[in-house]
Amino acid sequence: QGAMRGKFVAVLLVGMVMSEPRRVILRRYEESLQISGSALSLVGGVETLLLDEGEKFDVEYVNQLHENTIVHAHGLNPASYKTGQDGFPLVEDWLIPADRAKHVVFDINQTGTFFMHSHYGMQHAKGLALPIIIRERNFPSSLGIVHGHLNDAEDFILMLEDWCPYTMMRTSDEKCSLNSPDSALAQMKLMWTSVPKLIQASFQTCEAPVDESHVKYERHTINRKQEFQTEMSTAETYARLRLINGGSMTNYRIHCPKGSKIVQVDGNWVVPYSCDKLWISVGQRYDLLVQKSTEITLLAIAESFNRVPNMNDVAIFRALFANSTSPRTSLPLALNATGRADDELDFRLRRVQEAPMDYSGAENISIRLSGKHGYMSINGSSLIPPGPSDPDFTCVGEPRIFRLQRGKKYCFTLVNSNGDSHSFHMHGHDFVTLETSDGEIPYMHGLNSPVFRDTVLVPGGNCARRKICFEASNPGGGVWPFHCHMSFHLSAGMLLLLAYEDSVKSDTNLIDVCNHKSIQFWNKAKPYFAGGLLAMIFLFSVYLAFQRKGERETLYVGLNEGGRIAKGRKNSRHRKPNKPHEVFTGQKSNQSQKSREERDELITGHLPGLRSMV
Ligand SMILES: [Cu+2]
Repeated sequence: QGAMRGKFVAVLLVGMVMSEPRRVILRRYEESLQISGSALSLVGGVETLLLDEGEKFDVEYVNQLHENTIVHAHGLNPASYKTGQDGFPLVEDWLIPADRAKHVVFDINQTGTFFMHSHYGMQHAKGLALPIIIRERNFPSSLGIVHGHLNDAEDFILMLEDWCPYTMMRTSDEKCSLNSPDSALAQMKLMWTSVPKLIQASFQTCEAPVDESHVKYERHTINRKQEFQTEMSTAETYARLRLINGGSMTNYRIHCPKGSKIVQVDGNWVVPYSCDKLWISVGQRYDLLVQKSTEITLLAIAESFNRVPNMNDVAIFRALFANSTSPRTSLPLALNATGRADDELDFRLRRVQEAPMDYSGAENISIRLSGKHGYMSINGSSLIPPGPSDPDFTCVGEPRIFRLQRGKKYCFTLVNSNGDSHSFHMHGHDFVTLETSDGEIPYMHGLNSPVFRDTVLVPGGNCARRKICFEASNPGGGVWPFHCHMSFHLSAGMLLLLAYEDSVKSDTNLIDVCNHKSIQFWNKAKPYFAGGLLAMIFLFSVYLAFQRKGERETLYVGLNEGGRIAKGRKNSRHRKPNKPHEVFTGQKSNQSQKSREERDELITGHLPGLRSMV
């Protein structure tokens, strides 16, 4: 009986140890921000949050950044969001406060390659990112011969990043225009004084394509090194290379190892497809499978459109056997321009799992992407998420919130007026691309279905068009961001919130982002109502006095609902509090039946604040 009890205690202890959250430390390290901790695993020599299929996401974030933060698990679709599982700063209480810890738990029913990164201000651009791997227990049998190869494969991680030594002190230089992302963002916001003109100028144009080479990085890295070298074991015959574009602004041209096959994109199985070269845009992932040889080499070159890339634009990955004595592949001496990033490969890849796919009854929505001089918008309006320097949302124009009905299908036609390419990421959902500027993509059904992704490249220039479709099928409902994943474009307002109708009905605060400040203030003032009221009257009279003096403290110039210019720190003063946003609901369009001109009409029709101006 004693032995039995001993066994029971042992099982209980193991159970307690097993159920402990993985503790990760968010900290400043040398010239960057980092995620580290003993709960992490080394995969191919790279620190990773390694989970097994069916395991919960159960992480305790310890914030040693000395400022607030929040961490998003990119590509994971939690079925609950109510206490901030998605890691997006919609509600102030969801933040991980400075010098405190926060426990985040949710179920995962996905496998593959993901990463976590800060979703607060420019922290991701300073390096706050870490790979996540969810290992399969079984592989789909429909993968054919590759099924066996995956069982006999060693894992490697290749996280691509664009890197500047971040310090508060440095100013921008030729080599590295972004080594102080905060001041770069502040500079950008100063240009916002002419936003209304820019909306008019950029909203209905079709700019020529440009790349992001005006954003200069000191170097581009794989696993934080320009030349990353790791050891292969002789135990497995194959290598599974897990590519993550964890950079903040750069799309990469990948030169795949000889004989490699793409097996997953964004955590979704694809019919194995031979890879010679591929584009990976910001936030995307690709898993490649390749038979081990003396050396596995992969090159990544930063997108270079109008220029010849130099040695700082290239990063190399090498995997070698421990006793290898053969000469190693070195960085190439000369590089050709990569040309523009494109998404052609997406349309050749096919999903493995057979699932019915019919979006013929979907609601079609036009989404125009535009922007200039550091101002970025969706349908002419901007929503800037909070960060350490400004804990509130900043709103310019309307609309920014799109309401979803549970179980309904939606198709967003993204039209890029902008010369920049954008890498659009949807939280909480995966989607398919069904149409490009050239029309419908001739996918076949069944096994030849288009692949699901969570991040898609929208090429820059010439009003490139992509129609993406998804089902509002997140079992937890909720509010999910849809945004450009390029750090500066997001911070310049290229963000839309997708809100399930039934979730926001029960909690309107969730989407009242533009009145966030007043709600917070009211909640805090409630117990001291009388005092609070007096303070407000006092503040208002001070405000009036300042107004009379003609002093301005203008962060941006926005538009109010009448289309007139509204100046101020926030446009919440121009709106009634707690008024739910009614957005897009009155207008529907059917892309296949309407001409481009008609579509443009519909787009402007969505914008009550703009109609009188354009
Ligand atoms: Cu963008």
